[in-house]
Amino acid sequence: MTPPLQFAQWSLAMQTRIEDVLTTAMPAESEAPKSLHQAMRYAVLGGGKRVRALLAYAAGEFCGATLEHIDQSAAAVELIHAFSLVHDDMPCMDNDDLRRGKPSTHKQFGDATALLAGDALQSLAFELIASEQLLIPAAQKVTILHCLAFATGSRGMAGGQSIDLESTGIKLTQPQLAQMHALKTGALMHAAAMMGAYSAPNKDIQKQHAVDIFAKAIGLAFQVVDDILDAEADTSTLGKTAGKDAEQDKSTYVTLLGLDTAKELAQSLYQQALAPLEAYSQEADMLRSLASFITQRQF
Ligand code: GRG
Repeated sequence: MTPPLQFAQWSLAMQTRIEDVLTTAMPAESEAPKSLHQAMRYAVLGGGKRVRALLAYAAGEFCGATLEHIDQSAAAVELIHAFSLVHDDMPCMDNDDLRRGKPSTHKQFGDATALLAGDALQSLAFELIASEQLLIPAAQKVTILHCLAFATGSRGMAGGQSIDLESTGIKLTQPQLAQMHALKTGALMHAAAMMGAYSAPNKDIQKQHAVDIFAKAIGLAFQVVDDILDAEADTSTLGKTAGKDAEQDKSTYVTLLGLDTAKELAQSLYQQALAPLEAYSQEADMLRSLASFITQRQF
């Protein structure tokens, strides 16, 4: 399905914007230690759909924040995401040589530098939000920092990855699979949207609640679609190795439910994401279109 033109223009503008914010935020390749800074920029720039940044911008604007209020949060969540991909690709984790259509960071720079680059990207994410450049009240910054830290840690993404590692070769039930993905993928997606929402100058509890429900559903939908694409798409389209889940004997929505039911589940989660936005008209259009993009994506 072709997304509406307005969304296509908006998402392109936001993807260009986040690329600029990230390019400026990261140390230059010429700054010592050069190999570390080169690896950080390699891992972050010039690739990726930037779905998490789009979530931050769409939810933030919906709640009344300006783009300038959202920039640092959108960049921070993309830095954490890039960090997780660098570590995830390493031999001790998922062991993948290809990411975003190019050699994984550890293949390009070696394991030790990749490990450090991931660590430094994580620190930079928090530094950006705490920085004086972000002109929002300190109390809002603390809320945003807490949200990102929680989503990244052992009760969020790192915890989800741990469950994933422990459950390789084990058949999970659907609730167990949902719990693993809610942490591994969903927590950061949810945080992205909430950080955008928390960036608004005036707190609108109802809108924040709508974003909360929306983001939980769409975070899980993203992962269901990821499982479908891993089974159906090819490596060159995905820019990462296709068919890894089956190769590594992982429980996925496709192995658990079959392709057709997994597709129905993605559609049902899409509808669940839209439900809390029903009370809102045009102001929620980008969130609705983003939900459609996430569930219809081909890579
Ligand atoms: C984060 C504390 C901490 C440790 C690392 C390695 C790890 C723990 C977590 C890995 C989490 C992970 C890799 C989840 C997969 C999420 C996922 C579906 C990635 C693909 O996201 P896309 O399609 O990628 O948005 P692009 O390239 O478009 O940005």
